[in-house]
Amino acid sequence: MKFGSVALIGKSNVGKSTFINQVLGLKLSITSSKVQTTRNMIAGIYNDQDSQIVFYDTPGIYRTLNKMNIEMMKEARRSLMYSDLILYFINSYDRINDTDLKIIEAIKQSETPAFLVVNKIDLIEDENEFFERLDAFKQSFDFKERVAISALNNQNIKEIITDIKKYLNDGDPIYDKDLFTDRPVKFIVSEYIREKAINLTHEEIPHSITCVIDEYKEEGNLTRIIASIICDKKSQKPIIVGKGGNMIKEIGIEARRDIENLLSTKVYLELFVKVKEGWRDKEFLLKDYGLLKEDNNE
Ligand SMILES: Nc1nc2c(ncn2[C@@H]2O[C@H](COP(=O)(O)OP(=O)(O)OP(=O)(O)O)[C@@H](O)[C@H]2O)c(=O)[nH]1
Ligand SMILES: [Mg+2]
Repeated sequence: MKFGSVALIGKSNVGKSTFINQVLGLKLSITSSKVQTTRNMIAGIYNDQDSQIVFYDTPGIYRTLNKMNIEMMKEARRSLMYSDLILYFINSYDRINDTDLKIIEAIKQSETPAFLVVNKIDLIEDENEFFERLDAFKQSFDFKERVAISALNNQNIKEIITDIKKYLNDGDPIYDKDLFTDRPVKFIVSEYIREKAINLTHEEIPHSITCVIDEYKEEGNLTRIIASIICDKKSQKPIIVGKGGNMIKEIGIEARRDIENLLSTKVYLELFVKVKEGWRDKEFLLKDYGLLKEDNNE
């Protein structure tokens, strides 16, 4: 048996979460076309006949604007310490820039073997230009393997798993085979709600919200959930609620569909919108919302 952990690292929006979901064959980590979707490190546990691989999805590297973003970047760096292998994700249309060079420097310092994973190959338009852009990445670091994939279209995913196994040690699984994450189900539920809110809102709102579960009760074949979407300005609340409550209703309908799929029960979901001015810069609130580690002394 092979056992090991693999960190997914890269800029925001390169498809790290889409990849982990495709590998697991279920929706663990939320995704969106907007930047900075993932905020916590999330372990996805992959099992097959001869291996158990723990993939760590991480927040994409992006500008740090507030305390929350700083914590997100620390979380990404932390994953490098936990892993036996790093998958460094880029988009097929990316030209190397300063952020890439900074991430590559962190990979070098970690002394962990790394693959270059070029995602979204379904979007390649001009092959010559693609290879020219890729050359700069190839020259930046001695990547053990370079793999071109489409996480969205499930292209080369099996192949990358085979390649990953070559770099893992022999060892016994440490997680139960039924477990697919280290996160509690309540966390996934709150993330599903946040995903719908991200996808249905615009401009600064997707980045200004978080979601907390206020009540979670399993009653036979029904799960009763009360949750709050927290925003950081008074002016955002009416937008999230929407005209005649339309927006919050839509978020609820879409989230409920995904939660029912995950739990295989009927779901009763009640949503509230609350304002906590400037929550992303307030340590006690970040701790409350699980976005700051209690033992954070970095
Ligand atoms: N065309 C195409 N789109 C993709 C592919 N993989 C991911 N996407 C899209 O890219 C966007 C970003 O995907 P995510 O998985 O959220 O990206 P991420 O790297 O986790 O982003 P952060 O959490 O912000 O760091 C989403 O709209 C995905 O649907 C792909 O292979 N092809
Ligand atoms: Mg993500």
